[in-house]
Amino acid sequence: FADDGYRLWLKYDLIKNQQERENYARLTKFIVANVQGEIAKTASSELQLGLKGLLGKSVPVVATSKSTGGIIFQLSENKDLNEEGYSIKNQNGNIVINANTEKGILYGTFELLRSIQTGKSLTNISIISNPKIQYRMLNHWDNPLGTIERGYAGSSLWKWYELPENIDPRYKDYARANASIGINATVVNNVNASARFMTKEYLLKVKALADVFRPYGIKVFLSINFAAPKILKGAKTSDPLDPQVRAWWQAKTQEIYSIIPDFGGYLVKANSEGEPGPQDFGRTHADGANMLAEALKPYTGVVIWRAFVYKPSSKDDPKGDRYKEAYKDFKPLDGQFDKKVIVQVKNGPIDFQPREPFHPLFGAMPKTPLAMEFQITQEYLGFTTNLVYLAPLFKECLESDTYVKGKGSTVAKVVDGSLHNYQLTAIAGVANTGSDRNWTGHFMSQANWYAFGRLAWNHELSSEQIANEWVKMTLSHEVKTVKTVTKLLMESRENYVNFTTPLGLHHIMGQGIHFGPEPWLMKSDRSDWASAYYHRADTLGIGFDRTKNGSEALLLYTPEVQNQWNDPAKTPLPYLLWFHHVAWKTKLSTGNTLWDELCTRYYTGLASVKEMRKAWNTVKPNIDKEIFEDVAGRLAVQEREAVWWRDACVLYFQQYSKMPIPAQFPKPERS
Ligand code: GCW
Repeated sequence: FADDGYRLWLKYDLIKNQQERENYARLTKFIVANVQGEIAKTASSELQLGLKGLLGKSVPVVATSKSTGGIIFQLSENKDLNEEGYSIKNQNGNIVINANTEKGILYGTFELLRSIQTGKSLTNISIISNPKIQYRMLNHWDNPLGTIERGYAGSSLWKWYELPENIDPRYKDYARANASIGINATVVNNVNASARFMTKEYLLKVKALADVFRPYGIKVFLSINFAAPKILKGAKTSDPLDPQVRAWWQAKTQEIYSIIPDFGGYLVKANSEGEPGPQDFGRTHADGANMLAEALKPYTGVVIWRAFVYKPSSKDDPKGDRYKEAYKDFKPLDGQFDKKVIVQVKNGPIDFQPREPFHPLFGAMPKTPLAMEFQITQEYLGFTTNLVYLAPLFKECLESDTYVKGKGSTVAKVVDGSLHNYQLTAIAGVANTGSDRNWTGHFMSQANWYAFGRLAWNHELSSEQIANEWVKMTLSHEVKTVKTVTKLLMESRENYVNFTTPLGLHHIMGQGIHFGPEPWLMKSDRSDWASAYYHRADTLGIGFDRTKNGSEALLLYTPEVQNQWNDPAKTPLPYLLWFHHVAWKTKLSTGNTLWDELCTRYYTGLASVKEMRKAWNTVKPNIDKEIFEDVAGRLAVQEREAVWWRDACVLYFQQYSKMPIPAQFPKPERS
């Protein structure tokens, strides 16, 4: 069969160099796996599978080691390790994977395999690693009928009609992939949730998935519909303060735990984009979340309550700005949430744009654990026709400084709990997986799933290191290929920003499906998008004034952050139009006027896509034919889309600037 990308980064192809193989073989002669439990069992079988592929030999699992040169699983109390951490050391000629729990053993095993896959020597191996965040989760926006909201890689992996009797082998492959990058939780249904998932019929289906995921250390969560008590006719209302409603959730939760004893908990989208919620009854988000926390009290589960809310009310407010809404709703509730509640905040204040400033809630709720929500699926980043490596986007947000406790109070430190001493920590990625053979549609988007997991485990890894690992594990070890593809990945996000939303433009995509440019949709027919189309172009200039003279959204940040973005002359160009309405003729730090710079970005953005295609062509000899062709085809589409974006935006904004396109650039191809 052709290599269709199904095996992801778990390819385990035979290492071509015999010498290298022999070096590894000397330290992998046997496995001593005297650790009880099904997760530890997974670890030894994964290790056998991986070594069989990489080294072409069967490695036996033995009871005790009489000689050296083997791999030993060792459970012991190690205070340098947390619950899921591990160490890997060469001790007296054996490779010892040490952990406090069998989960740690599993993660250590995958790290050991990764070391071999990326060509590292085991002779002096010495690794100690602890995940910085407790819940490292995927959020699937998958619907009961098999469609995926904002999914572009086929239909849902979950075959609800066939469950629970029929177990698609792919469920296990999904679990393997996740465990290998440290993901330990998954929310299997859309946050725009059907109440159906609370019925016994569906809970049994979910249990079947949970049973497959458990040996890989993955817990299942469910998104709930807040109006479920009423929809399912268990109560007359869904008011969280109504005793009947509270009793319904308690009974339902008890039922869930009788079916899935290690159930992870609830994810809730409430009072957002038409979803029901506590505000329908005059209650707060805290009232709603605390009711669910009460129901979960006897169990290990937690409530993850999303902060993605905005309302039509901002429409008639001259300072109305969706940027501020989650902050306005949630900040006053800090301190009112139950200990079992985590509030999940998107990385930016609007909606997963190609570039956003960090969300102002990070740092603003010291008494409430805040989880990070990133989007892995490329809703606003070119679906599956654009090569965009997202680690730099994730890192840019995580490394942003909130200054709430002085310099160095990064978003990462909020999320990993170290800044405010959160007892619960979580990070979620909206999944990009689907039924496509290669899981993610665009082969290169596999790197985004991979990078999310790696960063969720350790946000200090660099984007480049992750890209480098991924290329070696999935594409090639050939030095030039690794270099070229890593560079391609590393530059891809900035290229995409340049030909779609340069200089801090945002939310100018097509309405509805969010594909392609539509900057002319100034006045949306969606009343809750009152200030939609935030470019605010007019004859004077372009950009959204969010300073005290404008919507005042900038005032939600600490003074240090305000200082970074307050003055248009000092605001870094990537963020400029997020915060300022800038005159077309203003001279920027590049020496260009704003108009010329805007044109330059759109033109060079397109040029960079042409460069990406050339770079990809140079690696052809070292890449599987099918994968090469597929990516090459998608890059050709990307070039067409870049022309579309450039021409649409340049021609549209030119109506306002009334300035010529700089002479060095050709005329737009479209009109
Ligand atoms: O960005 C918007 C998406 C919706 C999504 C919503 C959310 C699940 O366009 O499709 O709904 O965000 O995050 O709730």
